[in-house]
This record gives sequence, C-alpha cells and structure tokens, in this order.
Amino acid sequence: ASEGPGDRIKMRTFVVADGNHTIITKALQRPSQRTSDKIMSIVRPIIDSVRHRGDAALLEYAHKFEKATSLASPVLKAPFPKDLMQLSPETKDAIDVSFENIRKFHAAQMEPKPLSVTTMPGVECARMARPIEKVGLYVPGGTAVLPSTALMLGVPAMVAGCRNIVIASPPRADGSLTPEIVYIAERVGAETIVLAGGAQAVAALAYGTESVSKVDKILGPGNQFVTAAKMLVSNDTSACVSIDMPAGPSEVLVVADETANPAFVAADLLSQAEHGVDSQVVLIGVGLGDGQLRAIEDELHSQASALPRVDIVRQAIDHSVTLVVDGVAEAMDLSNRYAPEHLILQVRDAQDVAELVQNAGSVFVGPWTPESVGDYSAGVNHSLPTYGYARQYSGVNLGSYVKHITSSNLTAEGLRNLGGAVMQLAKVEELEAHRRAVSIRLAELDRLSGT
Ligand code: HSO
Ligand code: ZN
Repeated sequence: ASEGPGDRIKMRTFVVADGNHTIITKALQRPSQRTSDKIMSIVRPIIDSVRHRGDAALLEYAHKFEKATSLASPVLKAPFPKDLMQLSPETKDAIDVSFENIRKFHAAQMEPKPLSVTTMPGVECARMARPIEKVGLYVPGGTAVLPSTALMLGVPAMVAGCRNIVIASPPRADGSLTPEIVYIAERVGAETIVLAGGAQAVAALAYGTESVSKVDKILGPGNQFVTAAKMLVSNDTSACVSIDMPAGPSEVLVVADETANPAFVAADLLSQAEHGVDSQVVLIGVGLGDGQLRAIEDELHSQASALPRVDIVRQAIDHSVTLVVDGVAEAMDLSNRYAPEHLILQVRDAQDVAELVQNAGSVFVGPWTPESVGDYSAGVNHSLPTYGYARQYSGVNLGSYVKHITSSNLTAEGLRNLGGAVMQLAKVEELEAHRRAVSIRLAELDRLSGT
C-alpha cells in the first residue's frame, strides 16, 4: 500500500545471517526495466520523422513535448550569445573549479605516446590513440536540470581533442536553455547546441539535420525514450554511430559499520534517492546492532521529511533495502554481486576495503567523501554504468572519446622471420592470395640477395 505524507520513510531491513537468502537475492535484483515494444513503437516514428524532415521535425517536437511554442530555431551555433550564459559569480566559480578538476583528472588519462612492441626481430607492432572526430553529448532535462552532466561529457571530449562537439538538451517551456549549459558548451568549445530532448535529439545527432552535424558517437544518460533511441540508432548500420553504454536508473550502495556517522549514511542514501522515483539505494550494515540501525533509520526519516523532493525520495526509498551482515568481506561480496553504479565505504580502514571492490562504477572512500563530490567537482566522472553493467563497462572516461589504431612495420629480416608462419596459416585456411602476398616478397628478397 502506498504511504501518505507523514508516514515514516523507511527502508525494508533484512538480516543476512537469518538465512533470508532468497529474499536477499531478490532484494538485490533491480526492478525490471521496460525497454518494451511499446517504448520502441513510440520512439521509432519520432526517429524517422527527424531523419526525413530534419529541423522542422525537431522544432515541432520541442513545441509539442517541451511546450516551447515560442522557439523559432532548434539550434544554437557557436559563438553562443553572452546574454544566454548569465551566471551568478558563485555559480560561475563553482563551475570553473569543477571544470578544472575534471580537466586535470581526464588529461592524466591521456596516453603519452604510442605503444610500440617488437614481437619478433624485425616485426614492430604499434598502437596509437586518435580522438573520435564528432561526438554528440546528451544532457537531460526533466525533473532536474543537470549542467553537471554537460561538464562530465564535455570536458573529456575537449581534452581528447574531438573536433566537433554537439550538445543536445531539451529547452525550457519558454524556449530558453539553462544558462549554465550554454556557459559550459562555450568553455568546452561546442560547435552547436541542439534544443531538443528525448528520441528526437538522439535522431538529430545520429543522422544529422540541415543545421546539426551528424556525429560518430552519442554519449550521455537519459530517460527510457533516450535509451531506446540510442539502442535503435546504434543498431542501424546506415547511421554508423556508437553509444557510450546502456543506461538505467541511478543507484548507490553504502557499506557502513559501527564507526560510520548515522547522519552521513542517511544523507548519502538520500542524495541518490532524490534523483528519481526509480532510483535504488541499498545500505549494507556491517555488524550493526538494533540501536545503530535505529539511529540511521531516524536520520533517514527526519532528513528525508525536510527535503524539497520528499515525494520522489519516498517512492525511491519504498523499493530500497537495508541488509545486515556480520563482516566486511561478506558486505563486499554482496556489493560485488550487485555491482553498484556508486559505492560508498563508510567503514574502518576504508581505503583497504576499497581493494576488495571487483564491480562498481565509482567508489567513495571514507567519512569525508560524499557521493556529491564526485557528482560535481572532485574530478571523477559521474556518467557511470548502472543496472549491474559495472560488471563489464567502465564509466565515461578519456578512453570513451578515442579509438585506437594499430600498425605493423616489418623489415626484410622481419618478413623472413615471420613469413613461414603466415604462409602455413594461409594454407590451412586455403586462402592462396594471402599466401602469395608473402611468397612473392620472399622470392624477391632471395633474388636481391642473389641466393
Ligand atoms: N548521481 C548522478 C549524477 C548527478 N548528481 C548529477 C547530481 N547531478 C548519477 O551519477
Ligand atoms: Zn547525484
């Protein structure tokens, strides 16, 4: 039954030692996601109409979905007008500090020089990184404006040296865009801002329009329509576009022992819960007794009740859980199984415990590291794998904006050393032209050396 305002905001609690194993496995399952046929069938015609009617379709959708009926053009071209980026000095400073930290951390991920290995005498294999030329960055609107996402996607694109950066973000109902996003777009050197959201924005990035350049890769989080559209365009070979990763609702897992401050634990859980009704938050208490659990519960309720977004928080907390385990190893085992987007460690010797992490998007270590620092300003990226994809995906990083090209360079000696193996394998595969490309050269070498 759904609770009314005033009811206690509380997570369900299970003690793992009580043998609730099926309950616990179930509790750690994400709510099933709907990338259903229904969503696909809404998204497909939108993509088609942007693909075929370009800017006109984009504009119609902005009028229809964002109610931005006064919007006259769906794109802004650089240089962006200064009056669209009016910020308070405090906000500008905060963006500048964050920008610099994100820039530093991602610049450090740059490969200093091409990798080169001599695999055999005369056989040199090399690998070099090159920026993806054109990237499309989706910055969501919706229940919260997220200029921080423009930083997290735009700064690494700039550092990697991407030549064309196109930012897409839904306009507000008055047709304008959050000035923070315009300011960040200018600082990262974006060429265009597309005033569009949802599947229509993704389609414009994937296929291009009269005024939007078609991009090579689309990055950024979004709702189910954005996710569905990213999946569809990345499966269309005629678009020849890739995407960053599958996206799902945001989540956090906090591991806390008796050294943790209950108010901090509650605050961290709530900072993730306020993102959306489908956010999931998990607390794993290590050896916590009833008194300590109660202290966290009390904090959770009282802090949540005072939040402007309490209604969203209440629904997110409704499907979230607390698990109580005996030891930190067991806690990390559960955490690795869940593979959280964000993992917060509020335990004794947190830095040592961090060594036990196998699956997580980003880890926040110790009592003075709330997730918020990574969401905005520390330097790490906040575009991270959700929904258990931290098992196989990395969060957005410099590597997300580059591809690697390999090269081989053989000397005559190298070809003499390697030719036999190549010719033999070509023979096995019955690919005679492959074999001859080697034998013809070896014959020439023999001729030159007069043997
Ligand atoms: N925690 C979110 C990112 C974000 N938080 C943006 C605040 N603004 C998903 O990683
Ligand atoms: Zn956040």
